[in-house]
Amino acid sequence: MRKALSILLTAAMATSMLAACGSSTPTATQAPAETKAAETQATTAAEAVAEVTEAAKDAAADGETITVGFAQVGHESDWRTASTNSVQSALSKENGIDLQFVDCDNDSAAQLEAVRNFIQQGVDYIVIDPIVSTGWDTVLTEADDAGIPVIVIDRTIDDSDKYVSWVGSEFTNEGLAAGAWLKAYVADKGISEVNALVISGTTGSSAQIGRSDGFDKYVEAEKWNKIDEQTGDFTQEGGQKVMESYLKSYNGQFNVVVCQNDNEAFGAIDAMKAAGVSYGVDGDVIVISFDACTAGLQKVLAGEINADFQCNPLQGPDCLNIIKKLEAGETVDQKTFMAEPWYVAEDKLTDITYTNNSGKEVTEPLVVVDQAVVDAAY
Ligand code: GYE
Repeated sequence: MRKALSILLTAAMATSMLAACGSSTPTATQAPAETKAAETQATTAAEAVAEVTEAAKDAAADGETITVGFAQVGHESDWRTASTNSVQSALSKENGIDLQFVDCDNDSAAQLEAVRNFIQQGVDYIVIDPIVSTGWDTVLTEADDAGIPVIVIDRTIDDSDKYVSWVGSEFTNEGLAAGAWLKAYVADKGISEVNALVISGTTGSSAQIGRSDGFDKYVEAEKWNKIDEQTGDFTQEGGQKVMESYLKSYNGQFNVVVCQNDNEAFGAIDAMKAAGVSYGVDGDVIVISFDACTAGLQKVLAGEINADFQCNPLQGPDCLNIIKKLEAGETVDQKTFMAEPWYVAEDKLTDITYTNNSGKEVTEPLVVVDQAVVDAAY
């Protein structure tokens, strides 16, 4: 839909979606073309109308703007902030895109509603980062019936194939790599017993499912003791709360904590610090994390996180590329995997070998974090 009227409609509906998603920052419609992502906030009705009028003028002037609705998971982590920034800067006005951004605040029902609103608006494309991996078939059928191509980024949709392309990470490999690294690390250190606590991500998200499945393969094969696994919902607060409760139940009984993202690790570390539990390269508890955002890698450099398995959130350019190809009538790859290194604090092991999720034996390097690595991170 590339007409001024559609922009008017779009902005009005996006404004109503703000309430639907109950979101705070950085929730907004991107319909007004000049509006910068980080600055957009819910506005008064009068402001919204003024912005919409401007947007309509812009759209009418160029006539060729592609409208894209993006239903983002939320704003729960550093990873998510980087993902939002990446998509917003790639799907920009300069690149011919009018992006409708909805922050769904980790609420699956709100996310379905956001997608339905995009369908009603008649956007040209819908981008979804699915909070959970199931429950999608009906709404994707509706998008399909309306002739709107859906692009999925980051997490996967596992109960529908009605989308044109997916770009993201192989989460099971991340979990397998964490297991392979821990196996090699404890062998090197002469640690004979693994008593692990897991702080998992949002239950039912493909990131949680894959990381748990991959690591559990090693728990089983190595006969490690996985004492408990509770969700911290990918947030720092969640990680801290779960660790505080673990410390009440299992203090002195564990020597490994697996946090399924960096923000959970920050919370878990704060809780261990407060309880006087030593952790990291010089401590009693080995800390494993995922994401490898800047703040996470700083903690690896400081020796507070032993190993951090990168998940790359910079999917905006791939997403733009997919849209451009579709616009040109070209075929697109069904799946695009992000390249992701594994980071460690100590200069001891150089690589890990494991059988990946495609059944292939791979040997992958372990990158020792230094300041240059931190400076280059997202
Ligand atoms: O690991 C976490 C975020 O879906 C891969 O979601 C993403 C995960 C990421 O909240 O930090």
